[in-house]
Amino acid sequence: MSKTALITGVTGQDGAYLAEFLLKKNYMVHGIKRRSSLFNTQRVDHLYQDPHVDKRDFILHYGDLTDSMNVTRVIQECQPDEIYNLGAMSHVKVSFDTPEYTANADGIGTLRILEAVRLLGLTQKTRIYQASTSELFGLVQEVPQTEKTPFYPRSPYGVAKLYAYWITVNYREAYGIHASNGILFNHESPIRGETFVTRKISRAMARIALGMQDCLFMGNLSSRRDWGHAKDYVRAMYLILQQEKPDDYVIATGVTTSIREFILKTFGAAGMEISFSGEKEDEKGRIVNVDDALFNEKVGKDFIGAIKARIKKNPVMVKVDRNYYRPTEVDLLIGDSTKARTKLGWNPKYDLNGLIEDMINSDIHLMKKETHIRNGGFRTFNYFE
Ligand code: NDP
Ligand code: GDR
Repeated sequence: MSKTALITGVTGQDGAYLAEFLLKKNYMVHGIKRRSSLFNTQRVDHLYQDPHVDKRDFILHYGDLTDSMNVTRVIQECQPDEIYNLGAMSHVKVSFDTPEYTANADGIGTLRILEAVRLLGLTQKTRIYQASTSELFGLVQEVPQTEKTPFYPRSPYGVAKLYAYWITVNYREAYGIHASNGILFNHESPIRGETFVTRKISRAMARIALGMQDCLFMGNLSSRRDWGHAKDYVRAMYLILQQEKPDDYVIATGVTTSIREFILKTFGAAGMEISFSGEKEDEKGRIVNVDDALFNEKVGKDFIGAIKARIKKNPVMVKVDRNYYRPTEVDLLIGDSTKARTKLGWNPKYDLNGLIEDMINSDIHLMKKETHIRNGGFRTFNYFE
């Protein structure tokens, strides 16, 4: 008999990839989506099934992690074998603006799920995956970070996730629930939210190359992240719940890269060589060379004349804006996922260059669609920070 999964945060990056992954494994997939005044299901629209057809295997329920009655009712209706708790206010910078909401959704939201499983008598049936994060390590106490590295979160988001981590461990120990934490390092993809740094850079590169944006404004260029591909990381979530015993796992590539290097690589992958100069807020990135063949292949020969003319006039494409700095920053993340590799047999298929390739191909394609719309005489909007 096929298994039933419930995914909170199904409309997010990971939720969408995980839903696709589980459907391919013949799961019955339920997801919680939030009510919004506009459609907010773009990432899962390709999985949508008309509610009027029989035998659906992908069903969305309205809900919110801040509403315990809703969470309890949805779990009661679905009777899931597995719950993947991915729902969260997941933007670290925004959590400084909305600390109470973040604590409620990301911290207490996890408690609501665990407690619902207990109250509904599902402790022996339902396995729970909690989306924990490398942000728990914050001001890192050890390099690289493992499951044993002490936590030191540096944002309201990190602190909320710390509560979620420990309440998951506590319910496992107190009630014998199969509840596990995946301590996932940053993972990205073509459907990453547009305000996270990798997607912001990939989109801006495409827009600059196509003449749709003048400049990319960035925050701290020196912080370092261990970036993987979300497709690899949702596979790890699944593997964690297939283990006989619940446990906590670090999921990471083991390679760390600065934001500055990510910008160099992203522009470089489309044939635009950037050089940085200056210090702190005065640091600037200029395009110093264009590889014609690579630019033509990746962006298209119709656009090379315009970018070269633009560079002659003003080659500065990247500037720093203090508004993107965080009150407290996480400077360095690099994970050691030996435990996951040994026990789960998990290995990432994508390296950083493969991830960047996937993201830029998708964003160039997306932005070209916008140029066609503009050329057709219709208005398009900027949608960038
Ligand atoms: P996204 O921000 O892309 O998706 C978050 C999801 O949570 C969205 O579906 C969002 O709904 C939903 N959500 C937000 N608030 C609530 C709420 N109050 N109740 C119910 N649902 C809510 O995040 P990712 O897919 O990138 O990440 C998934 C999870 O993994 C998150 O918990 C994140 O904190 C964690 N994580 C992510 C990492 C990463 O690098 N991506 C690394 C480590 C952990 P809506 O679409 O309506 O906004
Ligand atoms: P992070 O991801 O905070 O690690 O959280 P994000 O991509 O937002 O930032 C990474 C680093 O880039 C620096 N930075 C900028 N960040 C953004 N968003 N915008 C900018 O303009 C910019 N300039 C520099 C940041 O200061 C930071 O150092 C992500 C989220 O997915 C969390 O939910 C998840 O838990 C962690 O990854 C692991």
